[in-house]
Amino acid sequence: MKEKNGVKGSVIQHSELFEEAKKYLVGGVNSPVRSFRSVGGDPVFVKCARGSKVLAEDGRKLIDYCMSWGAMLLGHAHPEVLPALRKAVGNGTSYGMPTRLETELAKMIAEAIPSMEQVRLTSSGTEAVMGAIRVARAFTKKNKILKFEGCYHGHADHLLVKAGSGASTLGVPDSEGVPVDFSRNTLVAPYNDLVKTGALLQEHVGDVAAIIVEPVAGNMGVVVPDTDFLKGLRKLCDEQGALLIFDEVITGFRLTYGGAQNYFDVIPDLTCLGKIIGGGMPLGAFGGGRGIMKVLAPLGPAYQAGTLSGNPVAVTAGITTLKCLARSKPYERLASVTRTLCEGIRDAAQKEGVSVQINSLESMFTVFFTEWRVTDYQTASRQDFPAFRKFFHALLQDGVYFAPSAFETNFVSVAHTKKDLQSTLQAVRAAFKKTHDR
Ligand code: KE4
Repeated sequence: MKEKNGVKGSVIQHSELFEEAKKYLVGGVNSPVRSFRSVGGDPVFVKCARGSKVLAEDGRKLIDYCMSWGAMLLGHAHPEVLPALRKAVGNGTSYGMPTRLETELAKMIAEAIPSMEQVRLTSSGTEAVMGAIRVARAFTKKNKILKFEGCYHGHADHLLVKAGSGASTLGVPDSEGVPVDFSRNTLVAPYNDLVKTGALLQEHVGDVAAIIVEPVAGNMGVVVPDTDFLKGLRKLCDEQGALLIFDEVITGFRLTYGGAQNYFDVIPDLTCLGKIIGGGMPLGAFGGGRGIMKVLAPLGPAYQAGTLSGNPVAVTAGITTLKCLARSKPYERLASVTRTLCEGIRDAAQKEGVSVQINSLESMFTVFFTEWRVTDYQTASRQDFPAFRKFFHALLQDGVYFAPSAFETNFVSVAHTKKDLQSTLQAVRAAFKKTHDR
């Protein structure tokens, strides 16, 4: 990609594009967290992207750590994914009929994540979670779902209860437009709190279909599970006859090729996937053991469907992405690059006397402006949001794009280079100086 003066076509200010967008698109965006509402200013409009960089419409090249909210683990415009997509598009884009490609992707998922013996492909993570919860309710014939405060599982009505990500970012964790009845069956416990989770289950004994959890929370910023948290949830589910659902839309194929369940050796009954498995195309999936999944139509009475579910173009991107990951096994390098980056950020903060907590695991990390450890939504909510805003814009000024929300996660991709890290840490040092200058 060429920089400012080499940019093909005109250079245009984001403010101009944002004003135009707002004439036709609600809030100028198609997903609220992109709107820069929580950090202020105009969102970055992208002209194109490649590897770890995006080329913004104002002509600036930015090192990207949002990476389409974690979808682009291989980096943007990957040299194997794009040609595969071009070929797939040449064969047609959607048939609404079965293809061998869907079987191939489902087989790859099942081989990587053996608990997903049977898979259903969808077009988004939200749909995958909706499907998994419907299967859990149909299988157990129970109604209640227990989720955790600050976790985000997509925008289905019954899950917009104390939700993270954009819902928290915009201060609507309990969205308007969701009838109280819809969320009556949604129980909420604090993340990492097995005692309160157990007590809540006890209060509703016999009526909880499932516990759904982000095995590593990424939607209140990164919050890593306490040592026995996931094992404890598994035990509680077994004791209560509830299913354990891992929402691995972020962690699936990111923490390891087999996701968080492989990483922590805690096996859920149902798993939801998205982001990485679509390689940047709209694709989600949910799945579990044959005995549970058989309640799903067309085999069983739990209905779920989708016009573009498993379409050949998205599936091709997914297959190509997973093949690259299975072959290159980039996980050790991703973890090492992220560790180096986080150590550098920590050192820079210490040098400038700025209190930060950096939560990271493998290639996910969040910089919280707080002196307290961040272990759940309450502690994540104590951060110094104005300091984050200053930090975010100072980095952006120096060509580094972090996720534009204090309740989100930054992602390192295979495409991030040592030079990217050097430039990033240089920008971080300068940003802490600015943040420190009250
Ligand atoms: P989608 O419907 O956005 O594909 O997936 C919903 C979802 C489900 N589960 C988890 C753990 C997720 O993180 C998400 C979506 N993540 C957000 C950002 N953290 C997507 C960004 C956005 O909403 O624009």
